[in-house]
Amino acid sequence: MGTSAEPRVGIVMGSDSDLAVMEEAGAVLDELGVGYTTTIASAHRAPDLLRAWIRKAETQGIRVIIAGAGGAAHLAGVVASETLLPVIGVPLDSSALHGWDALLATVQMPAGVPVATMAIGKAGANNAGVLAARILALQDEGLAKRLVEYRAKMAQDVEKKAKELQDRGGAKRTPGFRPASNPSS
Ligand code: RP5
Repeated sequence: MGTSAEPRVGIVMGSDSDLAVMEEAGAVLDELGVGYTTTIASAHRAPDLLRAWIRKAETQGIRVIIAGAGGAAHLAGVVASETLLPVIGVPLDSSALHGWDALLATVQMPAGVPVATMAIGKAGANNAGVLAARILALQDEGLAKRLVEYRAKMAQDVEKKAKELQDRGGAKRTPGFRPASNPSS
């Protein structure tokens, strides 16, 4: 995961243990041709480093920040309190509570300090990338076109899978499987 075209999205995560999931955000930005920069800067363990990264991001043309963290995930909220750039939060499953803690910590922001909170884990990281691209596409026609193509490809992929399933003869029931009888009938 690295920097591609001129970075317009800043991706920050609380630990290197978050990288495998947060790479998903970078992958979709790569696919859409959006430049990004990535760092690790914990709100709890390295607040000064985080603040310095935000200041640098603001002066270097970053337009959207994606922040992913697990556990008591205050990263996205702290970023949103430090900058006026839009912040997209990705709660991660990295504790005994499987991401519920991170989801609540990320989403329950006080009025006036918004964090656009995604789903827990890889789907959330992917959507963070897509949402960042959609925000940038408001002022970038080329990117808006690529997002239209991205959406069309998703539909084509589903159609292809449906056709493959049909060609295989459809979904087969497990031998011996009987649907539960409707208790009200
Ligand atoms: C959070 O604590 C990080 O975002 C990570 O998800 C979690 C665990 O971090 P490590 O102990 O693996 O560094 O701050």
